Amino acid sequence: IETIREVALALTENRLVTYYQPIVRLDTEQIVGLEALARLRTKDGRIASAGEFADAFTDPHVADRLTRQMLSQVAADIRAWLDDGIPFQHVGVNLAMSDFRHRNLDQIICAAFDAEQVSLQHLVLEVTETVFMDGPNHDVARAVTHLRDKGMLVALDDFGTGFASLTHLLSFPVDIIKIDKSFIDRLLTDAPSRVIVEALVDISEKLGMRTVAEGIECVAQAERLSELGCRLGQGFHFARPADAAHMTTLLKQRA
Ligand code: G
Ligand code: G
Ligand code: MN
Ligand code: NA
Repeated sequence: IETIREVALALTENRLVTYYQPIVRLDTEQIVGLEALARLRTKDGRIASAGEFADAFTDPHVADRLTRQMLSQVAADIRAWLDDGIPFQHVGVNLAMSDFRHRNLDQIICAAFDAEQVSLQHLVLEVTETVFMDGPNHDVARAVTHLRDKGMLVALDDFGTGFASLTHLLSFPVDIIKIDKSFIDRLLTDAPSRVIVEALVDISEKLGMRTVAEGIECVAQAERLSELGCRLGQGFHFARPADAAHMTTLLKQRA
């Protein structure tokens, strides 16, 4: 997917597909939540990853349409899982900087979830530091605080990679921190990574937040993370991102 135009066309032709990746308890591998990840079905039937159309998240108009479609699909999938009696806690949706340029982001989210009569308690907003790079930080912090007051949970994504990660913990309330994959990649080979992960878990727990380690690819990483006090994880070792039908099967087995 090379151009923003192609992404716009894919959205018009309903070729956005919502994939999900489980977030599990490291001790039992029980699924406690999911992260929604945007995919596009290409004209030749291939599934393109978000990384292949990342430019689209920077175009305000296309990003806006993509976010609305993601929220609608996520709400509909949650509705179906609830109707099916599947026990699960929450689904994370990634937000881009452009999403926060909307004065009425809260109304966009509420409309999507109201349409399916799904409680906002099932929604986690995943925000990275890039959402703060535009305009005065306090506006975004205020918007995030307002959304959380409406009942959603807030996760700081890619935590540890930004210039001001710790400062954000002072600016608005955070429920979950997601430790970036780059730290997990080096966990078994690199002593500083181990120290940093342990410190991040410690900060997170002491502030009463939940900690998710991202990009876990082997059992040894999962075991080391448990030793360091981390309780939740996500990664190919547990499950790759897949479509809603596949998630239904996984949730029935492991939720
Ligand atoms: O799923 P994948 O590894 O291709 O994701 C690449 C990047 O795209 C990740 O940083 C992820 O957070 C981001 N991403 C995936 N889906 C969405 C989405 O629906 N909205 C936004 N803003 N970013 C997304
Ligand atoms: O930036 P964000 O954390 O939202 O990015 C999530 C992306 O990371 C997803 O697109 C997903 O495909 C990818 N991902 C998730 N688990 C793993 C993993 O174990 N290994 C690798 N290489 N990528 C992963
Ligand atoms: Mn994410
Ligand atoms: Na991340």
